Formats: sequence, C-alpha cells, structure tokens
Amino acid sequence: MFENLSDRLQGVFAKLTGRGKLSEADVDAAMREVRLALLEADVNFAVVKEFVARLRERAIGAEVMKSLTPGQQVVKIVLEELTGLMGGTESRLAFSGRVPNVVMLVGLQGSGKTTAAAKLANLLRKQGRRPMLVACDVYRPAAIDQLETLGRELDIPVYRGEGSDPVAIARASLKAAVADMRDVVIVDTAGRLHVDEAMMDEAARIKTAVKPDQVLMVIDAMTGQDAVTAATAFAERVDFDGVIVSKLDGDARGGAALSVRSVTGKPIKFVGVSEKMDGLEPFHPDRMARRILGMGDVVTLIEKAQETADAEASAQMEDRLRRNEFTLDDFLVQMKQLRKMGSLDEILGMIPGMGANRAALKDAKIDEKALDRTSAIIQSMTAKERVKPALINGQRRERIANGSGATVTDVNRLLKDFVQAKKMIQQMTKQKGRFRGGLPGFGQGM
Ligand SMILES: Nc1nc2c(ncn2[C@@H]2O[C@H](COP(=O)(O)OP(=O)(O)O)[C@@H](O)[C@H]2O)c(=O)[nH]1
Ligand SMILES: [Mg+2]
Repeated sequence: MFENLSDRLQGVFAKLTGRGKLSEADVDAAMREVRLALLEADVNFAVVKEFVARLRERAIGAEVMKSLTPGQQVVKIVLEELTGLMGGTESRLAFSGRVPNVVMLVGLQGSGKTTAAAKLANLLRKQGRRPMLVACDVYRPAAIDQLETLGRELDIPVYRGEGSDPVAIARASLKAAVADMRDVVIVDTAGRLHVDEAMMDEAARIKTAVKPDQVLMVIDAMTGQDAVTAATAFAERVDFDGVIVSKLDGDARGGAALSVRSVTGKPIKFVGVSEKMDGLEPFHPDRMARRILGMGDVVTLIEKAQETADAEASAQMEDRLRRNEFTLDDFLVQMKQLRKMGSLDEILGMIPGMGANRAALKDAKIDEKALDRTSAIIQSMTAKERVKPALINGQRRERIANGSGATVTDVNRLLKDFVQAKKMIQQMTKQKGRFRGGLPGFGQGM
C-alpha cells in the first residue's frame, strides 16, 4: 500500500537530510515535489494545497532553519502533519451498554461492505464479543448467499429474516440477537453503483429503525477521489460515524485514505488489507504515517506476531532473547512464524528502514523454497551447533552444506542472516518494552 507515494516522499527527504543547511529555496523545491507526489497519489486537490502550505510555513520557521539538522526537522514536521491529516489519534469503535449494540455498514455496491461486515464480526469475536450478521441487501440474492457463506466459514450466525423489506429485517434482527444472546449486530446493507436517492433513503430508514450505535461507511481505496465524493454525499444525507477504507492492499494509491478525513470530517476506523477474513486492521494514523515515510511500523509488526504466535511460545522466546539465548532453532521457528503473518512485502514495509529496500528484496524472492532450504541447513546442524553457532568453523560449514544439499555460500549467508535477525529481534523486544502499556493499542476495548 502507498508504495509509490512512499518511494517519492522518501526520495524527497533523502535529498533534504543529506544537506547541512537548508535555504528557503531548498524547502520550496522540496514542497513542490511533495505536492506532486500527493497529487499523483490522488489526494484531493484542496487538501494537498492546504497541507503543503502548512508544511511550508512550519518548514521555513526559525526552529527548523536554525537547527543543526534541518532536513530531519522537516521530516519530523511531515510526519506530524501526515498523522494529523489522517485524523491524529486512533478512533476506536465506541460501544454502549445496550444489548445488542448495532453497527451498520453503508456504501456503494462493490465497495466491500459484505466482506467488511464479516471481517468486523471476526475481529469483534476475537475481542470476546458475540456478533451476529444481518443480511439487509435483499435485492441481490447472491449478496445474502455471500454473507451466509462468510458467516459459515467463520461460524458466526447470519440473520436473513423473512420477506424482502430491509427495514423490517433489520428491526427483527435485534430481537433475534437478544434471543440468541448476541451482544453485537452488524447490519450489511445494499449499495448501488452510484450515489442515488433510493439507496440513501433506504439507509436512512434502516438507521431510524434500529438506531445504530455506529454507522460506518465503507469506501474502496482503489476508486480514489470518487470514494471521497461518495462519502461526502452520504455524510450529508445519512450521517455516519466513521469510515472503513477497503482494498488498501493491491495497487491503491492511497489518495482516498489520505483525503477522506479532511474532506468529510469523519475518522477512518479500520482499513481492509486483504480479501481474507483476518484482513481488517484498526486504523492508527501515526503508524500509517510512519509506514508511508519509510520509518517502519514496529508496533503493528509485534502485534501481528503476537496474534499469530501462540502466547506461551512467544513468551518463552522473549525470555530466551532477554537472556541472549536465541538459537538457530528459534530462528527457524521465527521464520515460519513470519510467513504466517502475511505477505513478506507487507511485513517488510513495517520494518524500519526496509521500506526503501522493498523493491530490491522483492527481487530476492524470499519464498517458500528459501524457507525449505533454510530448514534443511539448520536440520543438518548438530544440536550443539544450533545453540552455539560460533562453533561452526570452515570444516563444519562444509559438512553442513553437504548434508543439506546446499553450498557453503548458502550456509554462510544463513549464519549471517541469523546474526542480523537476532539483533533485529532484540531491538524489537526492547521497543516493545518501551511501548508496553503506554500505547493506545488494539484490543484494549475499542
Ligand atoms: N483485496 C481486497 N479485496 C477486498 C477487500 N474488501 C473487499 N474486497 C473484495 O471486493 C469485492 C467486493 O466486496 P463486497 O464485500 O462484496 O462489496 P459490497 O458490494 O460492498 O458488499 C469482493 O470481491 C471482495 O472480496 C479488501 O480489503 N482487499
Ligand atoms: Mg454486499
């Protein structure tokens, strides 16, 4: 996500930070490039204009110009402004004491409502809630089937009610939820290809009938400014509380995600990052800004690792790391774990400093095969060698290479990777210690 924008901005700032002093002309040149990069990412024109003007004003301020590291100061300002542009702080789903709580999803057809409804149910269940899905897209039987299929896959009940009046179905679903002891109901509604009166009117009537605690508008990141225009129309007619930006994976340029807050005044609550049922993430403006600027997003990385790893194993691993006992066996476990966390490309974008090298790394193709080779090499080592890689001299390297069908170069590379990984994981563990408790994290009652 945001790859082009990210590359462009990082290019601009590499030039700035490479310099001792900045003149006003340097700042102006950089701002022109920032402006172009944002426009190319399909950020709303008015938003870009205002954003760049604010940046420029801060960047030519005395604080930056007199500083010994003006380039870095500018980057810091951009990080702050970019975070602010996307809403500043994280915006959580607010739940009330009502049973059931009602979340209603609205948006154009194809924007990703049905998928988001199921993903959201999955996410809320992980947080200990008992969700129920409600199928109110009655015009396309396939839409109800789609929701039912997803519900079955997740083992979450789907209410389809009787008849074909979405308002009546939505209303009846609340009773069904209470009967089934469900504490949150997620209402999936019908969309149209374009904003039209009938769609908005229906959404408004469902809203009046079930009084949702949260109305979320789903917008498709791939459709750029059109998505923002649709959100503006909805905001006027069916007021909503927040936005889910879907399809931020793939080739989305990011303009919708960067503009929607500014244009509609509504915060982004979640982003869809894959078609899969775990592909919905709470939105953190600060972390996203860091990712865009290539500063990495270690916090999300760690959270993802925690979600996928079983808690006990990772606690053990942490303990060993602290005592500096990270072994090649652990390394192998970690590598397999990483694969489970998501696509490598996505993960690499979260590692500080890796963003810029992403293209190069992609070419290197760290794929399943490489993982197989790695495990073969490690399995050809003795238990002692795995715990104490320093033992592995030239002769042993040759033996291991022969035993695993790899070359000595492969073995060397693996050992080098291991040392690097160990360092990196140690750094991450330290970071995590620093953040623990202090961060408005995920799963603390959003
Ligand atoms: N890659 C990707 N695809 C998505 C995402 N969200 C939805 N989709 C796909 O977009 C298409 C339309 O989604 P759907 O939920 O049916 O949209 P609806 O018409 O608004 O209900 C489907 O093929 C989904 O699999 C996402 O976050 N990432
Ligand atoms: Mg749908």
